[in-house]
Amino acid sequence: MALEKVDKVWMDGELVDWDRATVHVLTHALHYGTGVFEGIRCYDTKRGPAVFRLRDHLGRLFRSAQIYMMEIPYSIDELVVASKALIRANGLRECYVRPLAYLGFGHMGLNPLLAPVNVSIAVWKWGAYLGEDCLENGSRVQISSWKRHDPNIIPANAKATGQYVNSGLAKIEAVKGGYDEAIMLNPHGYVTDGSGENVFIVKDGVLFTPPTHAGILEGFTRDTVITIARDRGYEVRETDLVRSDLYTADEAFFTGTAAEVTPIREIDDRRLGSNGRGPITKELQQTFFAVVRGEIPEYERWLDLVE
Ligand code: PPE
Repeated sequence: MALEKVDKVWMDGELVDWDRATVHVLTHALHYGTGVFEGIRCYDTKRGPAVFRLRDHLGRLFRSAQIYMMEIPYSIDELVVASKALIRANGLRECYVRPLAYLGFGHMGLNPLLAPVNVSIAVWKWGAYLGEDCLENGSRVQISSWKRHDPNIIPANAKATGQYVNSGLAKIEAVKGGYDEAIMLNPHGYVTDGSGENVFIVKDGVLFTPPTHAGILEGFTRDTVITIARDRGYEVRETDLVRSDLYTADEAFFTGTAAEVTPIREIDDRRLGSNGRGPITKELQQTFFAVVRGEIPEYERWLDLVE
């Protein structure tokens, strides 16, 4: 996705000009992947721009930092205020919000405990993650030959920058093979996530999604969709899935902050029953977009107004 410049970036407590939002080449995180981050979306609603589940995402940022023993020198409240101030400063009504805590400049060598912690927040306009066509007609997906890391190699429930080299390998293989996205299995052969999304399938009207122990990132979009689906009377089971479960699904879709709810129409060249965006996928996708745009009062608790 080619970035479109905005005015300001928040860096360690200050709003700096976009062109000056730079770091030294000896920033620890550039060399060793020592950062934790979040991806959040702000949507336009009739009450003005609202950030979706802002505090939940920032809570996960702090849990990721806890795992890697990074002391973030701000509170969640301070980062809430900073995120909203940044969105206002850039005059954006809809955007993606990317908080990042990273080990900075001053110490080289592997010991992360010696390096300073810097924090930045950037916002930019980000449209459909896999493209508009995939949102409407579904994506073509490949099961990657690259496995997701075991939790005793890299904890999947922390959102650390370095672990995304693994997703990057899967994404390269998928796009070089002509697919839109990859799904990764864990070392035991069970389904985990897409390169940057959680995965759901639908069979006989029941939704299935891999459980936390499979080595997924516990996505807030996943949680949102599970909540919406159960509220609408669907049964949702968090259970281990193998690749043939995916091949024989009636419907499948991805969830993620960037990907929102993106249908899957083909997995390893097998067309799914729905052959496009399935009916339950469509219902949940439409409900999701209504929820994030503040059109369903029942879920307004998830919206954090910018103004
Ligand atoms: N699994 C992975 C591996 C993942 O990276 C994400 C988010 C999710 C699941 C969904 O989590 P949630 O956003 O809380 O529903 N991936 C972020 C980064 C994407 C990127 O390309 O950068 C995102 O969607 O913001």
